[in-house]
Amino acid sequence: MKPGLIPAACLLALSAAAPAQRGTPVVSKGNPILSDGRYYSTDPAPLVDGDTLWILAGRDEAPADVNDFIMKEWQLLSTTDPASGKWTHHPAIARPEAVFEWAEPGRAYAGQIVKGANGKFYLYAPVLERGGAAKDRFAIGVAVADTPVGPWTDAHPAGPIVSQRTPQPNDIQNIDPSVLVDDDGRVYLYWGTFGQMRAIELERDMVTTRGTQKRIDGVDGFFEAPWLMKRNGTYYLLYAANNAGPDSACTPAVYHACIAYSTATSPMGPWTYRGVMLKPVSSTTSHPGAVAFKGKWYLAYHTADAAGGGHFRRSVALDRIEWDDSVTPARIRMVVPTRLPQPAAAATRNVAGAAVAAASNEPIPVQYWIRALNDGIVKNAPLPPDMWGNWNGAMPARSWIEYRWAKPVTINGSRIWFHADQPAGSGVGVAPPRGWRIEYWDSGTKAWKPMTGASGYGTTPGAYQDTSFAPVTTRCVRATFDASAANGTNAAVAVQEWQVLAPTAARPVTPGRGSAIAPCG
Ligand code: FUB
Repeated sequence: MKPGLIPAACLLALSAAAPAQRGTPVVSKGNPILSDGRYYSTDPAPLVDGDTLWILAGRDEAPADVNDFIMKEWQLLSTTDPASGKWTHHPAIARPEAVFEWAEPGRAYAGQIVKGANGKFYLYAPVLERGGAAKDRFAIGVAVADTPVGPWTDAHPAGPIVSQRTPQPNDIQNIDPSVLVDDDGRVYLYWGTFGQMRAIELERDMVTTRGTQKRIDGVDGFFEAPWLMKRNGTYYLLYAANNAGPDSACTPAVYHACIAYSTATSPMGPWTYRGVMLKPVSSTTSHPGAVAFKGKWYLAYHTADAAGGGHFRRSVALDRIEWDDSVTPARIRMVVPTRLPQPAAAATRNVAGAAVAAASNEPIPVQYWIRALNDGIVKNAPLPPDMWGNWNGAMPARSWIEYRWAKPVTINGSRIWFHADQPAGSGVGVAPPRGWRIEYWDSGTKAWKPMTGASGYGTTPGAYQDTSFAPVTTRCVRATFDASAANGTNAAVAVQEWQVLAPTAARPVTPGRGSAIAPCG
């Protein structure tokens, strides 16, 4: 390591004492940029100024098992060469209540810093208005500073430039601003979430809204996080989309999002949907910010991939955007996410990772994600896409999940982790099953057969339930659940993880996403 460069592992202790302006050097070996879990970073918004690439980010501070956006401040990362891995971390550059007299602390959601024609920097910040009668108090304020690290002061002390009061009509959640200063000096603000995107022009002062707002169409599956940019005269609108379903090009599970994009020949549209550019990441939310820097294009986004990361402990990643200029408008190629080198996986008896999962309730309700069954992750406070389940309003008395391997495996055990939000014996919600069993596919008789000598089938939720049985060699194994029932209705069943165990440990094999493995029966 070169003198003066500090591994990310030492970041927290140093950053606490370092002024945000000067920052703390960080050496990143790959994505996420801050990866040791001491400092989460989220909702990236890149900005190029001179020879420096800045990334504005929020900061997730939720405890491990808390599903909430606990975000009190913004921070910055900067580099002059992303490929070098040498970054500077500028923590705590602004807090809502310190910048905006009218804002309350917390909820420092996705903002963006933009350089104005006057050389000053403008921070577009979604924050909660203190008091007020709005049904949703999120509002967009603008602050100004001489440098990206601040100090920031309110550029519009009269209050937010967007809220449920202005522009009217406005009953949406006013977050996720994205601002473009066009080549002719005109300024455009896009924002929105929960499927509602709005846009309005700003005066050249960067703070005063001009004309009327527009509802944005032509953005298929839009959920949130618009990012407006321009390349070779074409306007690109990147956004988080979640039109979910088994055949969706975006995401099978509605809680997750892909990054999709549309193009236009004018900054206010009309927009034409062009496709997906980033598949769902490990966090439920996905959030794009893209920029050209020293002749290359980059996508900044966030994932749950840092140590101890999660859906509410996200971390910024940066990867290259490649363009297909053989078509007009130029197409954005699918971004290939990279990660810092991972340690070799330890030997394990669990062979589920090499299987493809199937279930009796396909198409599976879009809140669940069947791939969660064998992703090796269990959580104390999971969200629905962290599990397979069959809650859909009318639950069957019996259901099953199944693993299919490309080649026969020899197995003699199982570990299953049920999820429940109702007690055993309930006929509503999600409850532990009344009973369950494991069967294997017997290719000789072409039938499902019970495991011989199975040790027991525990149903306690929130912990692994171990079952052992006599070794059997098969290509398919099935767990069949009898639903908990009461007063004539069945409860749903949900499973976070299902491990299937070989007699001895070996290096795990994964089939790769989307691998097609034939059913047995
Ligand atoms: O970080 C809070 C919210 O999550 C952002 O405003 C959204 O874009 C999503 O990333």
